[in-house]
Amino acid sequence: MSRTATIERITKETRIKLSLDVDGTGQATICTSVPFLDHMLNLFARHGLFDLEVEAAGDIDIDFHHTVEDIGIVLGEAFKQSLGDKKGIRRYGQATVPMDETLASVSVDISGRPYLVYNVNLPKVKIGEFDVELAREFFQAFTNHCGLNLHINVMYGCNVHHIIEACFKAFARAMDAATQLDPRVEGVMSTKGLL
Ligand SMILES: [Mn+2]
Repeated sequence: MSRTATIERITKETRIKLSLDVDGTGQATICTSVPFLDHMLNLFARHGLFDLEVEAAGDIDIDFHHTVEDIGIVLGEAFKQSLGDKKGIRRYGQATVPMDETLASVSVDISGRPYLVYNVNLPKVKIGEFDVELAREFFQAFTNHCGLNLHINVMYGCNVHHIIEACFKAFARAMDAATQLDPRVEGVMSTKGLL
């Protein structure tokens, strides 16, 4: 059974079309009109070995906030739809990724319960035109709409580009681990019987 989703979401603020294949090979076609987010989603797909297409247009004449947040919403929703009843998945995943002077660790539990822990200290700066505080908005939106525990901890680092990039790479690898099907798992990985 294919684990894919295609979602189109249109509001007065943004228009987003996204296709996800959880069992992909890392093929990405990303065009969000937010260059730094394109960079992050490209490497998310590559390092998570997900196939991902994102086409987005938004009210970036105001700022990138709505576009970044709404892409987080749609990507989270796409994982939720793709995983369906979550039968056979490993459920938990974690990855620690270095990037030069930075070390980032991400742990996920695809539990159905949204909770974000975000221990990422960033100065209020921009990377290009991208406000770094929007990274949190993206992860919060993803968390709420995928329904998972997402814990992001940056142990150390000083270059903000490296810090956010290491977070996205660790996020990708943790999601890849957690979404893997394990033939030993009968039903869902829960003593409750429901995720
Ligand atoms: Mn980079």
